[in-house]
Parts: sequence; structure tokens; C-alpha cells
Amino acid sequence: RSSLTIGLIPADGIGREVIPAAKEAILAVQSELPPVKFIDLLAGWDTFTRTGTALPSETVQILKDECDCALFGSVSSPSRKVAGYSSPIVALRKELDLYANIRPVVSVSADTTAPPAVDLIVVRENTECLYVKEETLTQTERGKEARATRLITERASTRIGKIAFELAKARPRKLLHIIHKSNVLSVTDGLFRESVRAVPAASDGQFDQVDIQEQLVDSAVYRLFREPEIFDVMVAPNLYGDIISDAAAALVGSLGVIPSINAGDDFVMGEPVHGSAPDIAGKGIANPIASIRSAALMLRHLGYTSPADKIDEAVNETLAPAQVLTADLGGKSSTSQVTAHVMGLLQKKYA
Ligand code: NAD
Ligand code: K
Ligand code: MN
Repeated sequence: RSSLTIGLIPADGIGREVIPAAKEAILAVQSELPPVKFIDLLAGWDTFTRTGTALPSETVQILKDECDCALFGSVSSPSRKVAGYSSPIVALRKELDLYANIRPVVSVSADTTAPPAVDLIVVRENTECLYVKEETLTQTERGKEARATRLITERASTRIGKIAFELAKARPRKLLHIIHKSNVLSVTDGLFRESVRAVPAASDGQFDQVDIQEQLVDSAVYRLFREPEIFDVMVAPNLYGDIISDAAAALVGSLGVIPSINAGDDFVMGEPVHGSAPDIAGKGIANPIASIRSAALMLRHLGYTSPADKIDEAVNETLAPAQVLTADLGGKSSTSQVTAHVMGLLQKKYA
């Protein structure tokens, strides 16, 4: 790659406060990257209220034609149905075929010699399940009736399964839990489970060392809270993966530290797992760590391992001493103070 063009889509709420921190992190490691260019792009609720669309076609076109990757903040989607509005993040995942949502959740402690208490990756299928958003409302004799389509395909389950096996294979414990509810949903979740289970047999022994386990989604959450150390890589259909990763975030202190990438075969988009946090938006106190880590995860996915490692180290050197933290982690520092602290540590690594 002779250059690296990164689309920046802060979108709404705290997305606008934390995506600048991710940009700063990339600028701080740019000596190890090809020449970097950023393109600011619009999407979100605010864009919808001003232009009538939450995802302007120009944004999609520039991402496809000019960008190597992107960073997305968070969108404020209303809980009620609003005519003409549709979540841009769900649309982008489909539009760019970003079929894998990879969400590492790792605890950081002051004792750097002890293994982390929580060290897992949630691998969430990112294009189907209930997120196909085919919902209908009908008026019946007995009142209103709402239905939703839950789509599970062999193709999408197999390709997310492959990603999960590859991640598991590269980790020391090589353990994969398939999360499902096929005791009840034997057709849909049954297909997900079988498709993931069929991956090793079709992969020429590549995944022979991976230990395959299963856990029903409800007891998976229970076990996650009681004994998080049993999990290594967890692969799940879209909705379960969304819920499990927020639950796992609580185990390591805050949603404000959990990064993700939305990855496809040709494109990757970093994104903090959290939403637009209207309760704290505009106050300058949002935790920028999830976005900074998302930048690192995106660079790692693109093969830039050394700068990604340096960003992650600077984040860990900030979290472990627990002196410069935002309020969600019990601290008193602002978004800009935490960002400046991480950047200071990063600068030292390049001095
Ligand atoms: P949320 O993630 O925005 O917030 C949940 C809680 O975590 C809040 O108390 C919030 O203050 C806190 N929090 C989240 N990120 C934080 C950070 N970086 N620093 C400190 N505290 C943080 O979830 P929600 O309240 O359920 O949703 C709010 C809005 O965000 C909704 O409109 C929802 O649709 C949207 N949302 C968007 C995405 C996305 O863009 N992919 C994801 C989830 C929710
Ligand atoms: K987000
Ligand atoms: Mn979520």
C-alpha cells in the first residue's frame, strides 16, 4: 500500500468526542504507516434531521472508491419508528459486506505478571439474524401483532465460523465456544451451529487443534459473569453477539474501553462497541479508550502490527496505574486529558 486513506464517520453524540482521539492515535504512529489521509464523512441521526437521510450516498461512494478503511463513532437511533430513518451503521455493515464484528474484551490489572482475568473475543455475525429488520405490524381481531424475520444462512454462518476458527487457532488456548439457542430454535440456531461445526472438516485439518465447545446463550451470559476465564473465542449470531459483548464489557469496567472492527474481505471499519451515550454527550467526559483501541485493531487487521502494538501498550500503561481515567472507570479525568496521556506515552515510544 502506497498510502492509507481513512474515512472518519464520528456520527452522533460522544462519537464526535471520541473519534478525534482515534485519529490522534493514528497520527501518533504514522511514521510506521504509509502516508495517511483522512476524509471526514457524514452519517447519523443529526445528518438525517438536516438532510433527510441517515446515510448519504456520497458517504458510501467515498468509502467504496477512495478509502482503505474507516472509523465509525456511534449513532443515536431513536427507539420509536421514524419515517424514512434507518440505522446507518446497520446499513454500512451490509453495504460494505462487513460480515464479521470482532470484539476483544480484555481486563487490565496493575499486576502485569498475572494473566488477565478476562481475555476473550466475541465474534459476532454482522449481516443477518434479526438485523435484517424485516418487521411487520398487523391489526388482528385480537389486537396488534408484530412479527420479525430472523434470517440465518449457511453461507454467512460458515464464513463467520471460519473467522472464529482462525482467531481461535492463533490464540494460546485455541478454544472456541459456539453460542446459540438451538434447544429452542432448532432450525435457525440449528443451522448456525451446524454450519460453524462443519468448518474444520472443510478446511484440510487447518483447525484440528481448536477445541470446539458450545454454550446456550442464556447460560453463556451466566457463566460469563461467574467464570469469565473459561471463555477464549465466542462465536454468535448477530443479536446474541451484540448482547454478550455489552455484558462482557461490564466485567472489565466499562463499555468505554471495548473496541471492535467490522471486517469484510475487502474493507475494515473500526468502531467502539458503545453507542452515542446521550446521558454524557457534550460534557467532554466520554472515555476515548474504546475508539483508540478500535484504531489499533483496525491497523492490526490491515497488517500494521507494530504501530497497533504500540497503541495497545500505551492504553494498557494508562489503564493499569489507574491514575488518568474517565468517570466510567471511577476517575476524574476528561476525554482530552485521557487522550493526551495516551498520546504522551505513545510519543515516548517513538522518541
Ligand atoms: P450506550 O452504549 O450509548 O450507553 C450505555 C451506557 O454506557 C451509558 O450510561 C453511557 O453513558 C455509558 N457509556 C457508553 N460509552 C461510554 C464511553 N465511551 N465513556 C463513558 N461512558 C460510556 O448505549 P444506549 O444508552 O443503550 O444507547 C444510546 C444510543 O446509542 C441509542 O440511540 C442507540 O441506538 C445508540 N447505539 C448506537 C450504536 C452504534 O453506533 N453502533 C451502538 C449501541 C447503541
Ligand atoms: K458504536
Ligand atoms: Mn451494541
